[in-house]
Amino acid sequence: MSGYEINFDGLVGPTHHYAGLSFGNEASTKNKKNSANPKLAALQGLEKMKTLADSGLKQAVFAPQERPHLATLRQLGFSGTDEQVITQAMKTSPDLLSSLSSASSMWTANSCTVTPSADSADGKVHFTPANLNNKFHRAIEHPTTGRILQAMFHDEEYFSHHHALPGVALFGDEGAANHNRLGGAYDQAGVNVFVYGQQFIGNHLGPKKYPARQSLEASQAIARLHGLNDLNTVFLQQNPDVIDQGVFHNDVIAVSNQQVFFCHEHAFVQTAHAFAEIEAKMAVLGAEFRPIIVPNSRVSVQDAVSTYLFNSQILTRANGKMTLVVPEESRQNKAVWDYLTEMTHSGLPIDQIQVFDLRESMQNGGGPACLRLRVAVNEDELDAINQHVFMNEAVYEILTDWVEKHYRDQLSQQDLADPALLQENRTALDELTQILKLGSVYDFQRS
Ligand code: SUG
Repeated sequence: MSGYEINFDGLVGPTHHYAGLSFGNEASTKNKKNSANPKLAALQGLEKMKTLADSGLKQAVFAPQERPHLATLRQLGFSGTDEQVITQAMKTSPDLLSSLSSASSMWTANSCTVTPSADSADGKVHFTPANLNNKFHRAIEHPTTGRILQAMFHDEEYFSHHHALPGVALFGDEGAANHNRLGGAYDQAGVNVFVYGQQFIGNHLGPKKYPARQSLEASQAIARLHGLNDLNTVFLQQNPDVIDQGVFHNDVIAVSNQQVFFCHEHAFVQTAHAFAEIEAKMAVLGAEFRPIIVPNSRVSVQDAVSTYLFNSQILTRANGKMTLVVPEESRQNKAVWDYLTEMTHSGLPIDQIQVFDLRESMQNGGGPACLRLRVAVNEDELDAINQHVFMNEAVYEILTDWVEKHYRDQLSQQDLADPALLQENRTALDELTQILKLGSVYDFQRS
């Protein structure tokens, strides 16, 4: 097999807390105002990165963002010293301060959409930061996300960076969480499957209770920007009924790797038709399509949402076989675990399950797949990436010490007003940019 898939995992930021900010994401709503442990959250994430790097996979670290975000608080009319801005914001609206303090950039599956050079007209890897327009606390991520992406993929010979799409519902974009790429080797041409929640022009079928966060119009714009074409794209609608049951991103109900598409029976609208299109387009590229569709009679949508079975990572091992990385919650559910155990003994490409405890992130609706951004590259592109972001034994030790030194082991909404927290975070992020050699990517470093 040629080419590589690199997983860029979001390092959980020091202000990780539970604020109930994401209507439609039931874990977020359920855990609102529970006390969080940012230190444990970051260590759980690092443990996953380290374990996967140790098993020979390419693993990298995606830096967190500066929170609370003083620039947005000032934009909203809070003024004075940084401390006064935070105190005023807390007095005016603790929920607003929570929004601007969320560590939500950890879920890097929503950071951007990335398509590999093998699929684009100009032969470059393309990145579009997601506007995350549906949620205020996430809509402020994309400018810094864009800068961090540029600091990691800086060589213009190989990498092309776009601006986020216009920040309105018509172009609501949630990034790679709604994009699956199917094919063979990672550096060979593949089929890009864009999954959308609703087509907004013409007011088409959509969910009734919860929002459709990804629009068809956004997915089409990204395909155009990235130089894809009709032969290597498929647009597939998410089933509105499952959005209303808490499937707020497609990666809560489907995941792909190479030729495998692992999904729930109720994930999509007109599945048979869309899968026939994927199969036909893959056949042109000489790749086989291997869907694994989990019947509702084995795993209900409710169980899929509560266990995050499909928010898993399918990783190809050196022998070509695949490992499914699931959260501990999947092991705790009998129906899900029975299904997985059976699947690994069925002669399918996935023959191994690996379980991680990611409870701190899970309680905000972020599982193993939410925490990572996949980037498929060839050998030259791999060499052109900022090498300091790759996970290895030494980087793991340094980042673990960094977390131990700077993170609190308890954080609730009330703690956000503590002016010391802002200083702690800035000191930590300053150090981190030096460890990962990112340059001045944060607003406080640039002002
Ligand atoms: O956007 N949760 C995130 C979870 C993102 C999961 N990502 C993927 N499925 N790829 C969201 O809903 C909750 C924050 C809070 O409530 O404190 C939050 O933003």
